[in-house]
Amino acid sequence: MMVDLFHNKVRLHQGHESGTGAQAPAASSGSRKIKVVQRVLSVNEKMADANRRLFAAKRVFVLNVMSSPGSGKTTTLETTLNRIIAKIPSAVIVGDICTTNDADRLARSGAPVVQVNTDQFGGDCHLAAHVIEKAAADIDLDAIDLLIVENVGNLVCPAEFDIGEDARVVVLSVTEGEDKPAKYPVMFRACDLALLNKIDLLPYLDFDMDLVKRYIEQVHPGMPAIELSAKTEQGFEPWLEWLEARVRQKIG
Ligand SMILES: Nc1nc2c(ncn2[C@@H]2O[C@H](COP(=O)(O)OP(=O)(O)O)[C@@H](O)[C@H]2O)c(=O)[nH]1
Ligand SMILES: [Mg+2]
Ligand SMILES: [Zn+2]
Repeated sequence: MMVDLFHNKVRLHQGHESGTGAQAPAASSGSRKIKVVQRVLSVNEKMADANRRLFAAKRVFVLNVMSSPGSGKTTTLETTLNRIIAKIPSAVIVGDICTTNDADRLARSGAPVVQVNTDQFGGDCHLAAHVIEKAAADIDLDAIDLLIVENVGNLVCPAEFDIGEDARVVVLSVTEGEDKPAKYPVMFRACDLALLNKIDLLPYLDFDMDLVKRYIEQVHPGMPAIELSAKTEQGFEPWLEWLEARVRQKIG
């Protein structure tokens, strides 16, 4: 079972191996498959370290925002940018398999936005470090303090790809069910903060807020979770305070 999971992962991310110069040979034994995965991740880790050094030199705080499709990453980021852009010069890299819809929405805030369409990279379901490196080359890093990455909508593999970020946020909307932190623990363990979005819809749902917070606490003890609505902006103050404090901590 473990081996099958690893095998799936190698196939899922094969597009990046050709992109980064590594090969993912079709391995037949379980142990060889595991070696391939380790090599894939270490190539990404080296690129992520290079990104991290660049962002440190440029004094840019990098936030990686992840979630399943439709939980409200773009809407949350539109509101966030509108509220902070005057205080914190920011730019966005947004990843989708296809379309520039999210980039068009986010650009209305006035922030420079780079859209990555992963169909050029084999339709990948996450952003890897070398993709961020290329996208960041199109942004004037000297002009910004905050670089937000809206990752591809997916609660699984984006959590496993370090992109050189300083913090990771997972958005979970109340329409997705309380059990998602238990079902996708790798994502919730990898993050520093959970945003529980769409609370304006709670009156119409059976969503149990205490239960989702218990699941989050089980998989990642101590991780904060903030309830908010990207639509009504209810609950945004604690989120913006968290973000601003983290940015200031890095850039001074
Ligand atoms: N009611 C409600 N709808 C929301 C909220 N945030 C996002 N949405 C809606 O959810 C859908 C998906 O949002 P989007 O930001 O595109 O999600 P993404 O795929 O994670 O970027 C859109 O129709 C949004 O208008 C919210 O706080 N409340
Ligand atoms: Mg989006
Ligand atoms: Zn992926």
